[in-house]
Amino acid sequence: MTTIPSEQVKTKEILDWKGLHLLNFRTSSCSQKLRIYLNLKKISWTSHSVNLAAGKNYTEWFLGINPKGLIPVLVDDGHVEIESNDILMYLEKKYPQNPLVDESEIENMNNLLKDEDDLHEDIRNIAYRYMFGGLGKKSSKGLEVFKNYKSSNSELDTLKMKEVSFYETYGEEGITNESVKLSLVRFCERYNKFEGHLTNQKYLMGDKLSMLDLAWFIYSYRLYISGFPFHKLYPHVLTWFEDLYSRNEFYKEVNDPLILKIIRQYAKISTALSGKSIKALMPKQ
Ligand SMILES: N[C@@H](CCC(=O)N[C@@H](CS)C(=O)NCC(=O)O)C(=O)O
Repeated sequence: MTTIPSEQVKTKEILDWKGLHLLNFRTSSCSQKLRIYLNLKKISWTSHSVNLAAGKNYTEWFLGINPKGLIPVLVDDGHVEIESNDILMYLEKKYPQNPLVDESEIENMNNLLKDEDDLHEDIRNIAYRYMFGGLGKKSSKGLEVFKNYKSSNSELDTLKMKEVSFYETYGEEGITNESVKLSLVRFCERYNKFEGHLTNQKYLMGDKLSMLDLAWFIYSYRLYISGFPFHKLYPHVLTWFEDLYSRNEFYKEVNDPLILKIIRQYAKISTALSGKSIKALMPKQ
């Protein structure tokens, strides 16, 4: 996990913001995870939209906050956090009422959330192919600005190269079948485990809702609308997912704008016709 000390933030004005602020975007999965958390905890906060589709995360203003060019970012009275799972843990400490992680489970939760974060590129592979239908490529000018930006933190400048490389490859080759297949293998490994847990408990960590449910709800939503065969392979996971999806705190954050729903229908039909649907690329069980 990476952090940025306030003195390295170049966009100084945000350090004067009062109260809790979240830089986020409607369709960003990590932003959705945090907004669900804030809904459940009934915490009031101020939203700042960073339009990823318009490349606003590559502006000097935003890179001066998070040189990795990623949202969400939390700003709390001058304290800045740039990783969604760190933000969850930070908020949980600050707002301990109705806990979503038990004291005794903090270390375990950190490890489980790290595992979830490690699959971020995998959920991106799924989303870019099946939800956005190959759209969302970065302009070469935007990528150049991002690549050449120098922050006050060389570790973050190095880490951002992973983002640059993902978007350069995506621009050249799109998402390949090989990448999708590998991502599906990783998801199946996790869901095989979850299916076992959910056979005799209501939530991923027992009978109480936890942060892990929020984190995996977001991934599961993306997989669900992309045609991942939960009903056939993971019926208990599907019941767990549908229960959360029916709750307004969850549903209202993932409900996509109409244009995305149309794009996804197009992606569904074209991938099915070309033998590239999720079902066609699933590992043999
Ligand atoms: N590990 C980071 C991942 C953040 C991330 O990848 N955010 C995506 C949105 S969900 C983003 O900002 N992407 C930039 C882009 O699409 O250009 C976290 O958990 O906060």
